[in-house]
Amino acid sequence: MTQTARQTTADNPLDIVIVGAGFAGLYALQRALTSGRQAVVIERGDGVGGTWYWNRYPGARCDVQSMEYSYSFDAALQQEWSWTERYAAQPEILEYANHVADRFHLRPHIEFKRTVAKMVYLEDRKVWQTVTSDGANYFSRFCIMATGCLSSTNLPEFEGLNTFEGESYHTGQWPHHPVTFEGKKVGIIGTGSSAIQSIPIIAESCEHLTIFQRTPNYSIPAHNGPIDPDYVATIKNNYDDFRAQNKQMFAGFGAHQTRWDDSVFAADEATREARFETRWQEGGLGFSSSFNDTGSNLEANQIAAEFVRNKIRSQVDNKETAELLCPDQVLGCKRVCVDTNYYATYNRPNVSLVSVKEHPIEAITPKGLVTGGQAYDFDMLIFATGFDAMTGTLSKIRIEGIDGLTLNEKWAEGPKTYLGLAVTGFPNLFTVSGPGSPSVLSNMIVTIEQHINWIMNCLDHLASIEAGTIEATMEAETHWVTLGNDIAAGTLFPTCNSWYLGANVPGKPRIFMPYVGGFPSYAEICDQIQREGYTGFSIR
Ligand code: FAD
Ligand code: N01
Repeated sequence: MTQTARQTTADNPLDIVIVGAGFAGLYALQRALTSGRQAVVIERGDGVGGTWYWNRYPGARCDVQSMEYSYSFDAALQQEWSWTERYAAQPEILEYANHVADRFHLRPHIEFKRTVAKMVYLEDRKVWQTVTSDGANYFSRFCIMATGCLSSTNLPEFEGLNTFEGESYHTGQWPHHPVTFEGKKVGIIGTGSSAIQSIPIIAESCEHLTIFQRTPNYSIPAHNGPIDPDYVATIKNNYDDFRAQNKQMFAGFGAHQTRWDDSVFAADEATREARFETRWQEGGLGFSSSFNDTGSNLEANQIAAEFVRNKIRSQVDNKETAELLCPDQVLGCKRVCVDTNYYATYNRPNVSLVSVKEHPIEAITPKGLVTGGQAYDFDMLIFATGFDAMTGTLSKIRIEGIDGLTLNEKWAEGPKTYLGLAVTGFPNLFTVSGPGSPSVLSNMIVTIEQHINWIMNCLDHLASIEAGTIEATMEAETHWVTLGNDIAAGTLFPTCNSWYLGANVPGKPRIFMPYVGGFPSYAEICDQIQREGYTGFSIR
């Protein structure tokens, strides 16, 4: 296949070039091959798994439960695979991705260690030319960008960044060799999900861990542990129903949990506390749906937020540290974290918290870093500073559409898509989990499958009517962007500096990027557009 891919020409193109071998790229390839299409995946890493290939930091695991954070497209696969924990850890999820690649014979169709640098739409041929940084060329009629929403790390441009003489790592590009913390003074910058997962584990073996926190986050306990075999059997006996129920959930998961649809204001204080406590004991992201208005009403939100703050105060012995750890932004406005022993870790004698809110990190030095005029020395610095989310990875590829317009030029003031799937001016190119789709606000495997199914149905339709190209109309794209912005403006999401808004990357346009109307309504809109003959698309 490698040979075939390299030998393609504009006159003899492949059907599809897929960029990325994470869960999206693997499923796109499986669907392409089973429908008899010629396809190749180009992946810059030397293995499959995407997120789970790159994020090997200690403690990395999913926060959507394992029985839900897995593919549903193959009944035998979902019966034969066994998860060991309620929330699977990174090595197990990576093993699963590798199992899928082998089980469906995908590996021969993946070109590893190749980075796509440029993609050009050859308008006269109706073909995309994909060029890698090592000079390989691929020609295809369609392109599927399975490049991931959280696949470009964000490393702030601290003064003196490269002068540090000790070990330094970014959580999102963790090395493949073992990293030991024994006897080391470790500094970690950031308190998002990656930091919150890794801090308790690093603290167990290092000499001292100093955490530099700019904004505290809300974190709910995972209550992780071995998966209950009875629960697994119940789900596996009825997996299709379980998947179908999850697709009716706002974020595409959580169907196993008790649901309530009442307002926090309808409950007296004792009822509220009992409800929040129930959710806290269940653990995980379901806490955010304790009542129906904590995501939309600021006062309701702050009642839930205060419950979490009180939990933090009850777990952290040092009162000053506890207050520093208490967030004051809207609960859920930055992604809520799910942890194991995070707050209790601050009771260890070898752990200290430094707030850099008032005094930003001034510089990285050969020995450590400086903040508030004080120098801190370390053997190891860990950057848990997140990602240039949703658009960052696409922006690193020069994608030239009709009339040579690049995607970066088109998105200079923020991403514009139709359904998060297609971009006007870029025919036959699809963005999986793109900005304008539920993507990062959902169980991403559910939304990845929905996108790939939609794209493959679309390709079947084009083939059936012998059409060559499909492109979103400007009118449909504009309408979709406006709709997305309007829905987001009616929520509490845009009220803080989150990566959902691009606020974590200096100079990035501030647009709420994911579609916040929920997975079920989004999927229904996509289905309807398909049923009605691709409304909002121009097919030629
Ligand atoms: P990715 O897994 O990011 O794969 C994209 C691939 O494209 C990568 O392998 C990358 O190397 C490759 N690529 C990118 N650019 C190029 C290029 N130019 N050339 C060649 N290759 C390229 N989501 C959930 O729903 N639940 C969770 O519990 C959850 N946990 C997460 C935990 C962590 C630590 C992180 C970082 C994210 C988590 N996510 C979670 C989100 C996660 O990203 C998705 O669930 C999912 O794995 C994304 O799959 P993907 O295939 O779309 O993208
Ligand atoms: O990144 P983040 P992440 N000086 O952006 C801080 C998924 N995920 O890798 O908030 C000082 O959340 C920054 O501070 P602030 C999940 O979707 C899931 O942790 O900008 N600090 C913040 O504290 C998640 O949301 C899991 O003020 C600086 C931190 O760095 C997404 O990936 C696990 C700074 C970055 O936090 C990203 O999570 C891991 C600076 N100059 C990831 N710049 C699960 O549990 C940044 N920070 C499933």
